[in-house]
Parts: sequence; C-alpha cells; structure tokens
Amino acid sequence: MKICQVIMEKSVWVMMVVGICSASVMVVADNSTAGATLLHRNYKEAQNPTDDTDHAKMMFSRLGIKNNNCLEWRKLGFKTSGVYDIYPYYLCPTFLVQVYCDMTTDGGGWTVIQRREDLVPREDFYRTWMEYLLGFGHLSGEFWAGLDLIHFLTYQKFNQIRFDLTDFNNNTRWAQYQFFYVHDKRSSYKVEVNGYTGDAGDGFSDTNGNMFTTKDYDVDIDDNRNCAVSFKGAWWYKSCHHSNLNGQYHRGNHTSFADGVNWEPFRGYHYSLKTTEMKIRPAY
Ligand SMILES: [Ca+2]
Repeated sequence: MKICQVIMEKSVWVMMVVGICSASVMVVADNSTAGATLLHRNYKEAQNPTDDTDHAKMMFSRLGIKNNNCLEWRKLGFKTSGVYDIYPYYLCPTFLVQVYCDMTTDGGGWTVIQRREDLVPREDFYRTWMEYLLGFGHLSGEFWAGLDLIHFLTYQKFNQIRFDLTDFNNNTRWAQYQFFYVHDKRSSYKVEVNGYTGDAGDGFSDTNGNMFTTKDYDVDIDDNRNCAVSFKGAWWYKSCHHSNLNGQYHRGNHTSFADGVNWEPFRGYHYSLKTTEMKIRPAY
C-alpha cells in the first residue's frame, strides 16, 4: 500500500523505475555483461555462508528485514566489513543488491562504491557509459558499483562521501564531503557535492554540478575534447579534473599527464595511487 501511494504521488518516476527493474533482471540473466558477472558471483557467495557474521545476516534476512544501505546494517550491530544484501530501490522493494560495507572506518556504515587496488588480474576501468551505469568488477577486489545504484543510494537520504587514498609508500590520506548526491540517468548522473574536510586536499569539490563523462559519452564542458578520452578514465569531468580515480593504474610515478589514478592535491598529476576507496553513508 505504501509503495502504491508513493507511485501515485510520484507517477513521473514509474516508467523510469519499471525500466530499472527490467534492466536489472536483464543484467542478472545475461552473464555476458560486466554487471552480470558482479551480481551473479556475489549471489553465489551469499549461498555459502562462511562465518558467524554470514549466518547472522541470513537470520536477519529470514526475519524479513530489508536494509536499504550499510548504515542500517551497522545500526543492527554488524561490525565486520564485507558483502551485505541491501534493498536500495524504493519502488522495487524486493530487488536485492549486494554491496561491500566498510564497518570500521570512522564508525562504519559506509557503502563502498569504488575500489582500486594493486591486484592481478587488474580490472579495466576504461569502460563505456553503459558499463559505468550498471557497475563492474568484484566486490572483494576492484570495482565500480554503478551510477544507477549510486543515484538510488543517495536519493534515499542526505549522504556523505569519503575517499580513502594510499600511495606506494603506504602514506594514507582521506577526504570527506558532508553532502553528496548523484542525479538520475536523465540528468547524466550530475553530481552535487560540498563540505570538504580531511588531509588529502580537496580534489573533488570542482566536480560539483558536472555530469558523468565516459569515453563514449561526452557531457563535460570542454568543447574541444572528451576529457574521459584525454585522461583515460570516466568521471564527473568539467574541463577536465583535480581527481581521476577511475584512470589508468600506472603504479606510482608516470610521465604522462593526469591520466593515472590521480588525486591532484595529494600526489599531483604524475602519480598514480596504490589504493582508493569511495564510500557513502547517510548523514543520520
Ligand atoms: Ca567535451
């Protein structure tokens, strides 16, 4: 009944959300896509609980508890970082998505939306608009959670975003923004962000108001080039960037300009970071 009321009140959303539900089913059914690989693999993991935390998660699921994000799991007492089931689509309330929850950093409850690590085989992040929309990679390694999921997670509540960064000398830095929202597909996943704190330097505020550009979808404001092609990544580029965390994994110093896993205020445009994590959490 509640969902029906929401649908009636927000009929403009119906067609879009029906499309999302259909698209998600297609993703699960079609193993040829990167998103399908992610979802299918995680589904199999969920069938084989390995520790007490997994058994506790299954118990909560059997009780019919459907958490919308990692913070809700954290508030139930879960303190172990790992893969959790969430139900982020408010008009598709039974559609399960598996995400990686950081349950330790700054009190935990973070839903991780991106990770780069020094792993082999390496994940390719120079991907298409559709791949960035759906997400790709593996939750236990390198991945991008998907723009559509990020939109719906940030649509639920007022969200924060945090970046945890490490260089090859194992120096760690962080950056946190008190407000983070990603619009829907019709707005090309435009981002709103503000309220920097941290010690990494502010490499993300300049994305505020920008849409998401990939190598095959140019919505940056630079009329002379596609920033994703010029800097071999995918990001909320303006013209072009102070951070490029989906760039090429150059492993430290590189002679090429600004096409690495760069966070300009931390290590500049000629240094590609060792690890990055982007994670979001409701502010309350
Ligand atoms: Ca352009």
